[in-house]
Amino acid sequence: MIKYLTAGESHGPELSGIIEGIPAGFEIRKAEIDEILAKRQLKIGAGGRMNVEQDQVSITAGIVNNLTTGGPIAITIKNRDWENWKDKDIDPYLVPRPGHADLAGTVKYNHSDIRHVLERASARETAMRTALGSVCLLILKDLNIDIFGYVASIGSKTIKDIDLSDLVKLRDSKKSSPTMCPNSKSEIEFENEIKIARKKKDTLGGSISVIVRGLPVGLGSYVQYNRKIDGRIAAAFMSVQSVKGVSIGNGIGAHKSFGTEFHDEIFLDNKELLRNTNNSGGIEGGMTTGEDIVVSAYLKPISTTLTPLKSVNLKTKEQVETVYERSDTCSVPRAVPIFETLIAIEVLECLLEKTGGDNKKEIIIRKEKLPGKFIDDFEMENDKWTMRYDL
Ligand code: EPS
Repeated sequence: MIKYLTAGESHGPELSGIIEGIPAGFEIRKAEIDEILAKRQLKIGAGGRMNVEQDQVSITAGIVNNLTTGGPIAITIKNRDWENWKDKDIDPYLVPRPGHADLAGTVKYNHSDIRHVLERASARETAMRTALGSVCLLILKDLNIDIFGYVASIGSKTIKDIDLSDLVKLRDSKKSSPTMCPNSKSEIEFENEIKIARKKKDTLGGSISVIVRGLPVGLGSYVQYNRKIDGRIAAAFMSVQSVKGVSIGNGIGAHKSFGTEFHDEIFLDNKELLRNTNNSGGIEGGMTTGEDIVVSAYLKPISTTLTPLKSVNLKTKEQVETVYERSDTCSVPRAVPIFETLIAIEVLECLLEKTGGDNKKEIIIRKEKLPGKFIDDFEMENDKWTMRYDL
């Protein structure tokens, strides 16, 4: 239902994107998208490139007078670094970096310079995905669906004591945190980990957790593999550069528990069906349960390392070491908005599948009428029946 595409090279003139399937009548302001993009440009862990870029969108279709029209939305973002690259003689890039798209991409597209691969494979592309996803995030906000992402680990350090009940409080703590971590003790540890990695001339990964709060029951479906909301979110997260793992709720580690420990028991409290735990991350059978969706993405360390790695020069055919130009030490803090906005695209799509509707008014009316988690919403029979097919 929602489709989106991005185009653009990391050091080319600009990034372009189109998103379609967005209903009409939602207020979206350029300044709000730019504010989200700015969070993807934090200085901590970043290399020199973030001193050059100052991402700002131009909205050239689909949002008129700050309102979505229902038509495809087109966005561009200028690459400021283009000024430093245009009309310049460029040294060929001949030594593939282990862990990057360099080697397989050069073979696949038969390039004579690895630069053609890295220009498009670069995580610069996530600037546009974040911009497109911001549209969905702002629409969900308008529909009282709250999305909150934070850094859950850097290197070997994992966040301590996080109480997810008050997202307003967590958002305030994260705002003042250079590492996008809403816990002050862990934030210092995270900063230290990044400093140590930089000192060691190395890179570091980590993990980001995202929470979606305020969802109706039954978004996604168990009836077909590609309609499961967990599969769709996992695919979106796995497609982000550096991601090597995705966990829904406490999914990573679940294999070590007994069933009676892992599954979130169901309680009846004043006619409402409630859970005291959320190990399933708000998703059972590929559908939302009405609890918070909780998803984590695990990012490997960036593959452009200041300390060289062994590789091969594809031109001279010699065993050599990788050549360092410029890169981030740890991209995890500034990657938080990427996951907040990508999950927004998947969740909005699943919500629209459920409500239908081409405009805000229709969607709000239909969303209000969706059955909730109340025992009186159920219309169960207690009679025996026969399973019969016309064979
Ligand atoms: C990236 C390498 C660095 C990062 C870049 C992703 O860029 P450069 O090669 O220009 O130094 O800064 O990220 C961005 C430009 C961005 O906007 O996030 C890579 O190789 O993936």
